[in-house]
Amino acid sequence: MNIYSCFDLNTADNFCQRLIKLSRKYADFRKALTDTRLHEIICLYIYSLETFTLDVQTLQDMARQIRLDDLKTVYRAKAGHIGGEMSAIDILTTLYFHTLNIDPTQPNKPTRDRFILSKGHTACALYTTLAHRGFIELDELSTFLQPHSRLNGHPNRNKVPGVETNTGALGHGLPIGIGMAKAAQLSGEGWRVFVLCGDGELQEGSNWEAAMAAAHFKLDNLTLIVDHNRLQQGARVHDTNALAPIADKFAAFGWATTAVDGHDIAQLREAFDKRSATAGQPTCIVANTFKGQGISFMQDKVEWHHKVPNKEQYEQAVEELQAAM
Ligand SMILES: Cc1ncc(C[n+]2csc(CCOP(=O)(O)OP(=O)(O)O)c2C)c(N)n1
Ligand SMILES: [Mg+2]
Repeated sequence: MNIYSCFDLNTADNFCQRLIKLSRKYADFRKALTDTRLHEIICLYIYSLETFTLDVQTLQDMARQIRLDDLKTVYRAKAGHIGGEMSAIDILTTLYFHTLNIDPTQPNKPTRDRFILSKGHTACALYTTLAHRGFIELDELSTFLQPHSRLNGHPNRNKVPGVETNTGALGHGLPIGIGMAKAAQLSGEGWRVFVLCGDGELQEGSNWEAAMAAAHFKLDNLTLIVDHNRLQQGARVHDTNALAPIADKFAAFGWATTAVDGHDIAQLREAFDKRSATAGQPTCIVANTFKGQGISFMQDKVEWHHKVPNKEQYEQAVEELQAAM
């Protein structure tokens, strides 16, 4: 159901204008509202205001809420990739609530920025972020992995608004992102392309062909973010096929590189805002993260790649995430 169907736009507009005068902070609205639909309308309205920027505290609150909803969704579905979801959620929140020029009411707008979740196994974190950003309804998260749901274990661009590319087979997001960035370059349009990949994923050779091509084509509208949680499926990256130093390798391929704390939203904001450190160079941001971030017993533990919490673990995780809010 369309989000506006319970209010006409003028009513929602007037109501939101009044609320915005009272407070420009999303977090204040959130506390004040109990009705989910009203909350969604207001979110949509706020995020569509060009002049509105969320402060770091509000982005952190949003990231905690997304972590909580991701956890609930995985627990309900009894499947998911919770470790890599928790490591990516601060990155997703910063992109979707600060950086990306996107409009949930026009998911296919030609001039939108593109984001590709190359580590597609963490689809649930993307769906949860898209739901909070207004691309899908929050209620739909309860259908994750259910028969006939469009919220599959890996994202599908033909089903879910806001998903740009089907991913899941690792090593394809960057090559596809290069095609998109080349298209923007050829058309002279200013939109940007962001790709988020895993560190284990970088063991796929296709990434390094893509890295060469991006530098060759001088794609300074392309940003690769590496979720550097140092774990892959079943093992540490270092013990499987060591990649360090990742930033130096991209630099050798002709990329501008930077490293940030991938859970520090202020650092992420600053790094994502820069179109490119050097004209003509694509950018690689190595985001140092922890798998399972935010939940003590999951953090930096290899088994939480796709383990599902039992009842006691779930309750403890909810408690920890709520205490942080
Ligand atoms: C081509 C391919 N090979 C294997 C897999 C199975 N697989 C799913 S997740 C994963 C580990 C990915 O590790 P990483 O990229 O570090 O992701 P994260 O730590 O963020 O979960 C593997 C091997 C896959 N999805 N695609
Ligand atoms: Mg990893």
